[in-house]
Formats: sequence, C-alpha cells, structure tokens
Amino acid sequence: TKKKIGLLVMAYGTPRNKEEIEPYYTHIRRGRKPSQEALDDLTERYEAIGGISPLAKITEDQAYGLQDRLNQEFEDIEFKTYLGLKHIDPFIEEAVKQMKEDGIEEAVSIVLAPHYSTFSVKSYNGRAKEESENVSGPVIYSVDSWYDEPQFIDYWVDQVQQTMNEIQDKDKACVIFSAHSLPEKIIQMGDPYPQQLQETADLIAQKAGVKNYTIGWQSEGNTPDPWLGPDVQDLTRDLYEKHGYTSMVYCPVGFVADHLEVLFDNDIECKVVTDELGINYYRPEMPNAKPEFLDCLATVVKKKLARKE
Ligand code: FEC
Repeated sequence: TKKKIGLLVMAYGTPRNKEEIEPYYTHIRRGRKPSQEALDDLTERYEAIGGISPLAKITEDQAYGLQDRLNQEFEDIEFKTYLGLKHIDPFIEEAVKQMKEDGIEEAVSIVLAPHYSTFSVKSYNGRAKEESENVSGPVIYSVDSWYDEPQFIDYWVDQVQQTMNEIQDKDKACVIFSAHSLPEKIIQMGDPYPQQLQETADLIAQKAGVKNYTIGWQSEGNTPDPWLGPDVQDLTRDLYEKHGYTSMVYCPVGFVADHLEVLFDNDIECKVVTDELGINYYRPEMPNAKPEFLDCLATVVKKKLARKE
C-alpha cells in the first residue's frame, strides 16, 4: 500500500458571503469587533470587486491542484491535502485534527505566501505545530519560505516580459514589486521579510532585463503604529515626479492570488493615482492555480520532503 503524507496547505482565508465579513474581520482583529464604520468600509471594498472575493475558490484550486500534481508524480506516496486557514474555517487547528483522525503520521506544511515573516508564516506554522503537539498529531515538516524558488521567479519573469512587450516606451516604464506592509517594528526584530522581498525583486528584474524597478508596500493596516513604507500609492507619485515615468507595472509578488488586496488596493487604488497622473497602469496576472505555479509549489514540497526537517 502507498504511504500517506498529509499536505497542510495554509492560507489567509476570506469571507464566502456577506454574512461572514463581520466574524472574519473580528478574527483578524484578534477578537475585537470592528466598528460599524470599519465594517461598512470593508463591505464596500468587497462590493467594489464584485461582491465577494474570488480568493476562496482560488485557494481551494491551489491546494487540491497541488495534491493532484504531486499524486501524478509519485507512485509510492499518496498525498492528501488538508486546507487550514488563518482567519476563517476550516481553521489551521481543524485541519491538523483532521490529519490526526485520518491517521496521518507525516505531513508537509506550506503557506500560500512566498516571504517569511514572524507576523505571517511563523504564526501559521506555529499554530499548526502547537495543535499537532496538543492532539499528538503528525510530525510536520514546515516550509518557511519560497520567495527565491526558480520556478516562482520564472513565473514573474514571464509575466513582466509579456507586459513589457505591450509597452512602447520601455525606458519610461517602472516595475513596482510589492508585498503586504507590516508594522515597522519587525525591522528591529530582525525579520527577514523586507530583505526577501528585495531579493525576489532583484532576481525577477535581472532575469527579465528590467532596468527601472523598485520595491514598495501595500494594504497596510489601520492602526496607530508605523507600517513599512513607502506605500505603493505614494511611491507611484514620487517615482512619477522624480523620473517622469509614463507606465507603471505593479507586481504584487507577496501574494499569489486575485483577492481584495490586489483587485482593490492595486487595481482600484493604484489606478486612481495613475489615472490622476495621466500615465499607464499595468498589473500582470497573478499565479492563481495556473499549472506552472502548481509545478512550483510541488517543487517546494518535494525539496522539503527530501530534507525532512
Ligand atoms: O478577502 C480577500 O480577498 C483578501 C484576503 C486578505 C489577504 C491578506 C493578506 C495578508 N494580510 C497580512 C497582514 C495583515 C495585517 C492586518 C491585516 C488586515 C486585513 C483586513 C482584511 C485583510 N487583512 Fe491581511 N489580508 C487579507 C484581508 N492584514 C480584510 C482588515 C481590514 C483592512 O485592514 O483592510 C492588520 C490587522 C490589525 O488590524 O491588527 C497585519 C499579510 C498578508 C500576506 C501574507 C498572507 O497571505 O498571510 C502579512 C490575502
């Protein structure tokens, strides 16, 4: 019989309907209910991208697509995906319990976000391992990051090159590589997150032959503490003023799917700025569940499995 390996695929999560927006938002705020104003604001942002986020379906397609992709390749192993979400059910803990119930003894965990931060990946992996200890669940080999995986870089190289081919005056185009902002205090904590985004940007730009590029931060939270900057909107204005770019290419490489942070924060908010400046807005396609991206995730999982640590 085949050896069974659990694939704990973890992701942010998103409300599946309007009613779920409030509990979801409350969970993000660590149990504190949002004000009516904040809730209305978030609901309006979901409405602006079509009512609800396409993220739920994309995450499932990624998670089960990865499982199928791996099962096609291995004859002696059966991979089984367990989806574990950060802010909505099925929560990470439920996925770990389910693995235990199904008799899974070994699992690989991967977060659907390329860059490591104590605020993001560390907390996903920490929750998984803690629950597994609580229920005497499987041994979990956790992937920490995959921001420099060659297939990930190549995905974006391809996208950037395709976009650049549409642009006439390439010397006047600038690529902005971005990720979700985090509180600035992560820098004092020695968090590798900003450095990893810079490396992703350098690797893509070099291979794609892009001359003008920079990194920026987006989607920062609504809290009093300072967040990593520059914000992509401010950055757009700055770059325009300093260099007179006529095309901006937004590559939100810190994310892997079409969701609110891309469809609203980039496609609506950044586009407001480029429209105001009278310059061109480009945003290459996100990886979603494209075969080449599932291949990339499969490679990352295989590497982890080969090392088992
Ligand atoms: O539904 C969707 O389509 C969008 C889902 C979504 C993704 C996402 C990714 C990340 N977040 C990260 C950190 C924070 C921090 C705060 C925060 C707040 C929100 C809110 C919504 C939201 N996030 Fe999110 N994020 C998504 C959705 N995020 C909604 C609350 C309203 C708002 O501020 O817009 C601030 C929490 C606080 O107030 O204390 C911090 C990070 C990522 C990327 C890594 C990952 O995917 O885990 C980091 C997708």
